[in-house]
Amino acid sequence: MTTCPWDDWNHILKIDPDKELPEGVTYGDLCATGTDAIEVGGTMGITEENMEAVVDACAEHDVPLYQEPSSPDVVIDNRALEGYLIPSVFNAGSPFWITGAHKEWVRIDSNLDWDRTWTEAYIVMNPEADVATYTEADCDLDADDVAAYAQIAERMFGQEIVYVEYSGTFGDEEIVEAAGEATEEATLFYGGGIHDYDSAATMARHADVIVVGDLAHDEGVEAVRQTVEAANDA
Ligand code: 1GP
Repeated sequence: MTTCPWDDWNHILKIDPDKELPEGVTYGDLCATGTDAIEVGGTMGITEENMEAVVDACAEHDVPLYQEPSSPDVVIDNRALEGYLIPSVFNAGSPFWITGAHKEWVRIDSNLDWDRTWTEAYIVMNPEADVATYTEADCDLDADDVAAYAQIAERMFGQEIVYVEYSGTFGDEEIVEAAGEATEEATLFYGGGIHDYDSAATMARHADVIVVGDLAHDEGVEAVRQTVEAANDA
């Protein structure tokens, strides 16, 4: 496999353009937390306008910026972006979220910038999360199932990123550990419910990169900074 930017990452901050920041917190403050990259994305209420607003606000700060679009119609063309991380939900109930939306995007966008486009092989694990209902994901998976999904993502489908996604809730450590053991070359992302140093440290033991989302919107800068510290200590 080729060298990828995320080979050296420990921490990603995911900013949801549909959610507010806490009082007094700016996007610049979040960019300065020491996170390795910012992903701009969310599941509900995403528009080109709110995407552009967040990307523009982060653009002047020195942290790599990626868009994670939830559907083809919110992909923005902004040179401040290093690129696009495109989810494919391996345990989706509908093929639309595995390859269908992707096919539509490629069909309607004749100028797709392949050099800046990568995929993330998602395994969605929290049935309560919007992403799970939206994609009709089968979240009734045990550690062996998740390990097998991680393995097929890497070995059969050549995915460079496997993403165990517990969005909104803290995941099962054994399951993340199993995904970590199942992947060799792929980079394992973990996201969901990381809220302090200890929760970040727990998942950073098994995942290559931890993704922190809601904390930025709910708590702000100092809490995010602690998760960065844990990710770098692991
Ligand atoms: C969401 O994995 C990320 O896509 C992070 O999850 O918002 O629960 O931190 P949280």
